[in-house]
Amino acid sequence: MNTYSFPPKFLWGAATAAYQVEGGWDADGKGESIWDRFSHTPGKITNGDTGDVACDHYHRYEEDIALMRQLGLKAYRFSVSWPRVLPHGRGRINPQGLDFYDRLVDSLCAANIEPFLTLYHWDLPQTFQDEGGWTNRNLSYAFADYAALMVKRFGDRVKNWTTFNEPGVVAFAGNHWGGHAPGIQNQKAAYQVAHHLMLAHGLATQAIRGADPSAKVGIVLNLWPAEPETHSPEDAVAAQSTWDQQETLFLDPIFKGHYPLSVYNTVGDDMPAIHDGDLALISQKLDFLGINYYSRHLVNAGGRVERVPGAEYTEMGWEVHAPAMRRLLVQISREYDLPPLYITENGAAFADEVSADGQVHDPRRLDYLKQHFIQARLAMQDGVDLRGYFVWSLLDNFEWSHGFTKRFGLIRVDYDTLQRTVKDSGKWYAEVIRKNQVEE
Ligand code: IFM
Repeated sequence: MNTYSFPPKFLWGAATAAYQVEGGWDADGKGESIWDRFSHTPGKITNGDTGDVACDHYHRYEEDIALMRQLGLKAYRFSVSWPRVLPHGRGRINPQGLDFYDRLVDSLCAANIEPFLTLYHWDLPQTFQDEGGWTNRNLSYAFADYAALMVKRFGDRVKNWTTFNEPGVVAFAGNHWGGHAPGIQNQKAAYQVAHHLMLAHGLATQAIRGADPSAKVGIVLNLWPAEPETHSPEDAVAAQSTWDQQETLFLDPIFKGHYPLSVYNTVGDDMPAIHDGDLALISQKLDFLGINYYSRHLVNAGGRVERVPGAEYTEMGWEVHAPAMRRLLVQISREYDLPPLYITENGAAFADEVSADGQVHDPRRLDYLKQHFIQARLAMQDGVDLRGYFVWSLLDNFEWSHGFTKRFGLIRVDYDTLQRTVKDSGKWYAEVIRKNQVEE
């Protein structure tokens, strides 16, 4: 048996996002978000599902924190719903919204679970969308004001702040392909959104530090390595170009202070408006980078390989390939001057069943996590400064346009009764945390 031990302070956690778990979509003065509007629009979400109730974490957070304790989590990554605390994004504050996050943070601290707070996990106040959404530069400034408000309220207890979760998904799934809220299909808008998200990240980084100089600030990027199918030069060029188009658009401005020419040389009239000084704001030093890793793209000169022969796939249609995570971590640590890293999301959707014994036996998820934990440890041995690992997700939840059809949780949620059941993978994860090691 091989044993992979982790450093004593390694931060094992799990992640969720407000719209995916909270429910209470119009409870206690919350404003409408673009995901409320989108999911209430017929035809947008599988089965017409919405996040109206989701896991009802808004009312059941205490039960969920008790489950986190049971798992032995050291950290919990969650997001704040902007329209819950500021129903129109700016101006009038909703005290009941702030109170909810106060209770959540207090309960986490009482349970000795470190809160990692994400300011934006996609649920923009609808009022802002009515003003052009992220294509409107003013929104970047409003985001910084919201960030400062949050730090003033929670900064005494929350020390780890993430500005954005997966800006690439916000820009392109929401504004180019249109499968996510707000459902816009316009490439020019998407590039402008991408830049305004980066600007908002820079402004918020300043605002957070202004409100609490001891705060640790980071951003979370979803990175999908693009790997060549063969050793041919053509496949190598194709893989490099896929990587450049999708990932350097965010890594380069943040960690190199400029946009990648390989991207903006190809966008022509869709080039976004960038003001003098924007890149300096965007490239401020960060305290951490969060990486969401799920899978890789295998690429050849003809494009992406849709199905890798012999490979395992999750319910999302994503190849299970843990070694690419190690290669990714090593590669970006060499290429960029990075702050400490966290895996802020990693996990898998599989079609779980409740067995006759009432339990959820999910060996494929357990094995997926085991493989990825081992590769993370190997990357650390290669010199990668990885400080912690958040499994996606604590709970089965609302998987955006797929509704409730994809289950990622360590804990099953019965969407009729809202009953929680810790899956085998969750019990196994508790043992990993307890021993601080993975056994193979
Ligand atoms: O559920 C999402 C999450 O909101 C962002 N990262 C990927 C997850 C799985 O698709």
